Amino acid sequence: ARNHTDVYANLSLLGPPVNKEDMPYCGPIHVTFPSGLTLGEIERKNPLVVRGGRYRPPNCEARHRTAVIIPHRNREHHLKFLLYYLHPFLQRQQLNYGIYIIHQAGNYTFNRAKLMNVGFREDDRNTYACDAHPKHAAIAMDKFGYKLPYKMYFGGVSALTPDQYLKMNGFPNNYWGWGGEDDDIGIRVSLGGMLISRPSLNVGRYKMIKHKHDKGNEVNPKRFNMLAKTRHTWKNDGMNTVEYEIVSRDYQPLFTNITVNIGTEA
Ligand code: NGS
Repeated sequence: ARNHTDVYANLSLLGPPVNKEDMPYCGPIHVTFPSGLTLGEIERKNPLVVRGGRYRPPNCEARHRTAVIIPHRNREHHLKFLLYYLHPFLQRQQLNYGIYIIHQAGNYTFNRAKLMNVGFREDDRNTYACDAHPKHAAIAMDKFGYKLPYKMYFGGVSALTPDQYLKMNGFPNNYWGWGGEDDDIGIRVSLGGMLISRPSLNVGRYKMIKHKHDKGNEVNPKRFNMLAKTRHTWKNDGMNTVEYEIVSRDYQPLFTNITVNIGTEA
């Protein structure tokens, strides 16, 4: 068992300890998607998480304050799995953190990047942690064989300080539907005079929850044209132009939910 560095969870986080003799070395979390999981169960497993999905280490002053912003619509089932792993993971890193779900109201085409801008603006604390440069965290995803699919890939999970976020004028507001917004964000990093920072391949590992193509998130046919123009448009589209209306804000035990009307394509 000792050679199987790949598959063992930090068992102390996920359940009662196993017999010492059989105990594997701690290593990467073994991600499975348990059926019948409930939010109540996740709450019970995370007794120190308080209203709005916030946590701070009880016995020390955290070095980092982190807001995790999750663009969301109609994937309640996935959200549950994410919370199940994310809360213990962030606590193990001794972060002072909050989890914010930015929920796009209505059925109009999904817009992930604009939802991130809303999250940045509405988060009532600072997003710290990060690196000297914007960090692309999801460098090794299972669906790409735990390798980067292409050099400029900036999809999935990233981590930026407020300064870095504003230096690139946030994310674009006008990528409706699937594709391209992450590439635009990657281009903005360099237009803002920054580099992309990445963890090593054996650290930035992610397992994707498989899903069918979402209704209301059709492939965006304009994405290549838009990407070709990013260097002319980025200064006039981003945090300095984001417009939306908050529909509701509620503080659930495991997260803060912000439902927002972000409008439709111009
Ligand atoms: C690129 C997309 C990105 C996307 C990446 C991975 O082609 O938005 O594939 O896609 N860029 C454009 O379409 C311009 S994935 O394999 O995850 O479906 O993130």
